[in-house]
Amino acid sequence: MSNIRFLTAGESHGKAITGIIEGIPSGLSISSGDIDNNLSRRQKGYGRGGRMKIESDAVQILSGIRRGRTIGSPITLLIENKDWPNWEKIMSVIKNNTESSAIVTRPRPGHADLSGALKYGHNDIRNVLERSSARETAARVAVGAVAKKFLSEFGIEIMSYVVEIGGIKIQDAKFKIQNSDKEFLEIFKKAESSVVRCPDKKTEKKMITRINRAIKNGDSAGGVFRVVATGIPAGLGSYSQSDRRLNARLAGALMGIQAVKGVETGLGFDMARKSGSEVMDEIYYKSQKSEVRSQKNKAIETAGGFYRKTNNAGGIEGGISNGMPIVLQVAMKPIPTLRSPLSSIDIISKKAFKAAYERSDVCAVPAASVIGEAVTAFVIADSFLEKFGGDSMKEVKRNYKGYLKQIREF
Ligand code: EPS
Repeated sequence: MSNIRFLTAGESHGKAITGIIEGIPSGLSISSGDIDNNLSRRQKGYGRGGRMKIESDAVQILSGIRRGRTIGSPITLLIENKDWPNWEKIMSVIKNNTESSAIVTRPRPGHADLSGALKYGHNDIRNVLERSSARETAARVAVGAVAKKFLSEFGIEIMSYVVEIGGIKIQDAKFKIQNSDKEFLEIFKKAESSVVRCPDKKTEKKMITRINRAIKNGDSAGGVFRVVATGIPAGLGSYSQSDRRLNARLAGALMGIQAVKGVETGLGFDMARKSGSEVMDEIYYKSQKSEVRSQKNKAIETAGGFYRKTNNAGGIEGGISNGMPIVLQVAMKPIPTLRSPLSSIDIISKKAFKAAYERSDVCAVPAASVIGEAVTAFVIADSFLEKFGGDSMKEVKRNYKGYLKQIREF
């Protein structure tokens, strides 16, 4: 069913993190700069730890792109870990005489440490934490950057902003899910210049104070971010089988990000608390030539003359995009590595201990929002190719153009 697929590989303190994408049509113009831009956006954010001072992620493209364009072959992306020289011995592929004291036997609550050790039968938890680490998301962001570049050829933008950190919420009604494509683009611009990716200056200040409090207390902070896709045509995904539903596919991809605990589409959980009459997005129609259609709202253009005044559904009805912006909200738990220690049990001695602090991030919600964009872009690119599929950009563009005409004439 899926038209494009990817795998990532690599350990957090190994030599490199890699990703392979298959199925991107030929003829897409792309450079390493398009990918690096997203990699550096992921590394930013107030509340990151010491590791981000070491890493400055940059992609090496090993295959699938020739003279600035995709050639239809698998694309291999590699990001070196700059911290590798410090770990070369501990992470060696070849058997060596690393001291047994270097093994990790103390599982940190909230990480994959204990369940991963039980599952794979490891007595060195490093074998678990190296791969469960969110360092892996560098590869997913690189993969997502290719999907974003593909979608941009069709006027689709995937962006994000942070709406909550440690209980501090954005309040202004301007930042709601009902915004039009144009309003969202304004919000993204503001978020981009914020250290916490929050488009509202007043809330940004409070969020920074909240993170500072966590730093001072040896604690961590989670939050909520919003991923939005604009320029989306009606008709991506399907109601015909549960695994074809666009919202199910998006939720799965977003839940696959480390530390994500919940995903909402549109009003999400709030919708469950309201009456049906309050939340359905009523349907209106404007003839094609009307000013509203051509000038004000690109989303309307992609849904024929049909439009909505609200977007409580978050752009998806019956598992299919309806032409409104797709709006997803994602909850991230606080980082589980804390300076104030938590209780745990050594897996070898079975003795109780207080989890020791290692360097860690205090808040990674802004980074997670960039990762959210990447995985969303991949799912949307996949469903786009499912509908307008082709092996070259020329073919996909022809198919898309034909569909837009069909929608206009509906
Ligand atoms: C992570 C722990 C920290 C983070 C890391 C994710 O790494 P370290 O243990 O090396 O200090 O900095 O994130 C990244 C390296 C990254 O690129 O995002 C974890 O346990 O998930």
